[in-house]
Amino acid sequence: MAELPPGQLVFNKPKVELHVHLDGAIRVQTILDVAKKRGIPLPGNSVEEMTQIIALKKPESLTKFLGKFAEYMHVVAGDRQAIKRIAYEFVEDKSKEGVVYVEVRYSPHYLANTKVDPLPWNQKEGDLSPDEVVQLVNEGLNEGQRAFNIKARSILCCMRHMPRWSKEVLELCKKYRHQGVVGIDLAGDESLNCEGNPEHRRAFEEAVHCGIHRTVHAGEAGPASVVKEAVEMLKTERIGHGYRTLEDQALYKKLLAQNMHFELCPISSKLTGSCDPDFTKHPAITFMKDKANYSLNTDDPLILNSSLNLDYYTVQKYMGFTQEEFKRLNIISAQSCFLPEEEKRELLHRLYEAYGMILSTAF
Ligand code: PRH
Ligand code: ZN
Repeated sequence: MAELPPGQLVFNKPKVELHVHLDGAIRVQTILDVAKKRGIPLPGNSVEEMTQIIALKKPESLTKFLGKFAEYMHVVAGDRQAIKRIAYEFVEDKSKEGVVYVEVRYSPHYLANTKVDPLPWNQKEGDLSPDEVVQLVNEGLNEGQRAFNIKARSILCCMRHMPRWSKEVLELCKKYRHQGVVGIDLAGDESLNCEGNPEHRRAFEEAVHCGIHRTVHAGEAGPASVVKEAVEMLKTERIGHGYRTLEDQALYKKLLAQNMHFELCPISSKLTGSCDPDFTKHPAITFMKDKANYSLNTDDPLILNSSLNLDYYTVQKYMGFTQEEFKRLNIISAQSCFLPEEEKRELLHRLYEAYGMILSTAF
């Protein structure tokens, strides 16, 4: 993103972020450090050069966007120290953005280098399993939480093009549900729908059965029918993006009535070519005017060269979002998060207090 936000936070109050990918939110300096340590050559030598290489500058397709991960994922995947470090630094970065609760997502398989078939990113086979990746991310997030006084939980991603990983993703969600993993997601290229993939369906059915929370990337680049499928077949509780739901007004009205949560990522939606590049025509305006249940999120700040503040700045400047709407959307984001009820109440209390909305002490 070319345009710089003002020096201060547009909404300088506690925020909740529900849709951000750990592997799309790595510091460029960390990629450089880890590459140096491991002796992996990179096409750039400085933060500026690598940012130029990794960051998208103009609207592309979702497929091209997803291809950007291949520029650097081989550097961090399979490296224990790096994985813990990116999780820790992620929490620090979020705390600086004023986030008090974040749900961060990633594919354990993408960061592993053993017991993964096929091995992603052309790496050499090693001994880091998806299970150990989850443990390392948990450690990094936990240390970050203690250091920066924010709450961080994680969501494990199934990948649309890799249905054979989904069963293990679900098993990892079950195994680590009391150690910070709060949900399951389905990410990746939406042009591959789930009908041919019973593994995704089975993983999500099992998630319902076990009480694992569910979100699905749908209606980003794919049509409204993918959103419908996510709701009806995968029984999702939240929609990742969901812009194209608006193309099926009957479905949109139904989801509004059901209070379905949409995880909107404005800057991401422009650079993935999912929405009109003119922000004044963005679907977020409709969600806002309809008082829909949605959150504002970065998605992949590394690849977008963006920040949460830039997303807030963008919707304020081009879409007419007000401070009142920022408060409202953060409260409904907290209500739609995957924390247990008691912790959700505490989070809501923290927001109400910070927003000056506590009317009595009888909360
Ligand atoms: N849409 C779909 N998939 C995405 C997005 C976008 O919101 N951002 C990241 N991802 C995929 C990337 O392949 C990433 O490696 C993976 O999700 C796990 O974080
Ligand atoms: Zn995403």
